[in-house]
Parts: sequence; C-alpha cells; structure tokens
Amino acid sequence: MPAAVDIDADRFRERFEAYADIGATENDGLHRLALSDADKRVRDRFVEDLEDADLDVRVDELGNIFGRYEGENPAAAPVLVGSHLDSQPYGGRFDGQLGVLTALEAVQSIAEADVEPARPVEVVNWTNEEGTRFQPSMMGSSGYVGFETVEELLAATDRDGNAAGDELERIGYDGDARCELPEEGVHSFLELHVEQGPVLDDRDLPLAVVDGVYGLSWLRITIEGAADHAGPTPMHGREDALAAASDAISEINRLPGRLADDAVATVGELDVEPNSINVIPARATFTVDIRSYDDAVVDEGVERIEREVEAACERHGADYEIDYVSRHEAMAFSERVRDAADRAVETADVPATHLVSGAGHDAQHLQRVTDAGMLFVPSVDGRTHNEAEFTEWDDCVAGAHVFANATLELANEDA
Ligand code: HGY
Ligand code: MN
Ligand code: MN
Repeated sequence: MPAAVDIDADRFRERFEAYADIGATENDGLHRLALSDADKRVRDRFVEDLEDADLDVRVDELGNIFGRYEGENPAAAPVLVGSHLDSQPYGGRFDGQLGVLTALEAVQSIAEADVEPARPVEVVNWTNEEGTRFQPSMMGSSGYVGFETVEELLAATDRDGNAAGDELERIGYDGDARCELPEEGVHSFLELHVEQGPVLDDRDLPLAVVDGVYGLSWLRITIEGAADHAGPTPMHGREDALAAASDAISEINRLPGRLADDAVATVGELDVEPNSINVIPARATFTVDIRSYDDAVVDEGVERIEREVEAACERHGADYEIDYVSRHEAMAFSERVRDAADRAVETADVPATHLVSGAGHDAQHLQRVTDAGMLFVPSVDGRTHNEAEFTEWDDCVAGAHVFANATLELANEDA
C-alpha cells in the first residue's frame, strides 16, 4: 500500500539547519538552555513556522507551544506530535530538535496533501525537557498531564536563583492557555527522537519502534564537614566533606554492576566549598542519576546509595542531607501506537527493530494520560549529550516519512 503522505525533504533540511544555528556552539553542538535567550530565539522561529504552516498557535502557562491543524472533526480528541527545543549545555543539535521539526514537517505535509485527517493534529514543543538548568526534567509535559502542578514547576529555580516562572515571563512565553489536558482528552502522542545509544548504528538499522522508557531517580546529596587549615590539621579527626563524598561516589559508580545488567548510575554535578587549595572542604554537593527498566532495581539502588553515603560520612565525621529531586517510574508505551508505528514502517518497507529507551522523554509523561509511542533514528557511535552527536540525514528523512504516515494513521483511527 503506497504511503499516504510524503514530506518536503528540502524544507525539512533547510529548517533543521536554520534551527541548528540558534544557540550553536563552535563544534556544531547546541548551547540552548531552557528559557534562555537562545531558547527564546528558537521559540520565536518555531512560532513563525507554525503560523506560516497555517496552524493555530497557542502557548500555555508553562510555555508549551502548540500548533493545531483542525482536521475534519475539530471536536474530536487530537493527536499530539512533538518533542523539545531546549538542549544540554554543550549538547547535540539532534536531541529534541529533530523530533520537533519532524513533527512540524509531518503535520505541514499532511495539511498540504489531499488526505484530510479525521481528527485534529497538534505539533508541540515541550518546555524544559532536559532538566539541566531547572529540575525536574520534562517540566512542560509533566505540568500538562498533571504529574506535577504548574505552581510547583514555575517555582523551580536555577543555580543563580532565577525562578522558571520569572524566566518564562522574561522571554515572553508565560502563555495565556491553561496548561492542562483538553476536555475531549488526547487521542494519542507520537515522538521521534535520536536513539542516544549505539544499537541502531551498530546494527546498521535506520529505525526503531520504542517499547518503553527506563525508570529513573535523581538525588542531590549535600555532605557537611568542617573547614580547617590543610597544613596544621592532622589527618585523624578531620571532617573532610570531599573525602566523604569521594568515598561515596566511587561506591556509587560500582553499584550498577551489583544491581542489574541494565542498571546505570551517574554523578554528573559536584560542587565543593570553599573550594580553596589550602582549606579542608567544608561542604560537597553532588547529584546522582540512577536508572533501570525495572523500578525495583532503581529503588534498591537508591537504598544502597543512602547506605553508602551514611557509611562514608561516619568514616569522615561528616553529616549529610539527601534531596530526592525526581522519581519517574519506568513506562511501557501502548500497543496501539506501537502497532501504528510498525505498520508505517512496513508500508515504507524500511528495516527496523524494537528498543527500550535509557533516556527519558516527554512521551513517558503523555503515556500517563493517553496512548503514547516513539520512533528512534540512529545516533552515530551512540554519541549524545555531546556536541559530536550526529545522525545521517538520510536516516532523518526516512524517519520523518514513516513518522508522517504513522501520524496520519493515528489521526484517522476510530474516527
Ligand atoms: O535525562 C534524560 O534522559 C533526558 O535527556 N532529559
Ligand atoms: Mn531529548
Ligand atoms: Mn537530552
């Protein structure tokens, strides 16, 4: 059966290159933190493109941006498609951005084809998916599905004490629309994303249908010691916060091997105070990101981390405090959307496989309130959250083509 809709590959490519220039780093990456000036610039460009595509644009209280195509039956529950435009500090230009532009290209191509979808389709840019400047991650989709309240999310602050709500206002994206599900609900959600792992590249496959997403726990651990002179203070009796943190961190890095094959743990941030060459550290603050597709493994990992930190502080006469920043449980995507994606892959006659995602995505929040699913395209050498992140453009086009047809199928389902 021929594919019902095709994309405009030139427009798709031009747009991608133009967006990749907004917040670009010298090494072809992106520095476009959520609610920064660069995020504002790319949002402005996105709104322009939604308007050029004759989509109805709305911005909600959390800055989520929607472009709506009405379809035959405007009262029907919409299909949502999209991802995120914010990036890691020195991240890649495909993470999130490819998904938003694929969704825009798909909906614009559907609108231009003579295949009127039965139900509305909305393109979405979700606010602050990365969670690097403001925690929690996936802020926009979390508020939209009601997993966390809009108030608590707007109150999140960055390292400099700026509140997300104030930054939204500063960049002009504190939208009027309520951040909540529509009365008629959401029919389904589909997101295309780069794999951010090596499997597709290793197996030379252009596509994967995603079965689910790992569960994760984010912790921020503050260890309190006592500053003292590095010279005259004998080693015994010191309350060295960094020595205690280092003991705990080396244990945390050994932990996944003892937990489960798919368990991973990362200490991404470390701050030391007063951070002076001849002062025994008074305070050490570090973060832990621990994940597995099995939630019992994540919970067991958190318990073991708590024990490691306690033992290390005992040894070094230090105190500690653990801030439980985020806990997202593992999420399996719905059969319905996975099957629609599989059918679109089959129609396009593209070789593909099924994968589980170690990275978190907005789709996992949408799965709480509707049927959600994802498509992956390869990451060369699995590199990501790194300026070297790369996906062959042919794979982006093949992915967008399949995505557009899966979107159209969902938009015509039980219509
Ligand atoms: O942390 C994640 O998995 C995503 O990149 N926000
Ligand atoms: Mn992402
Ligand atoms: Mn990311």
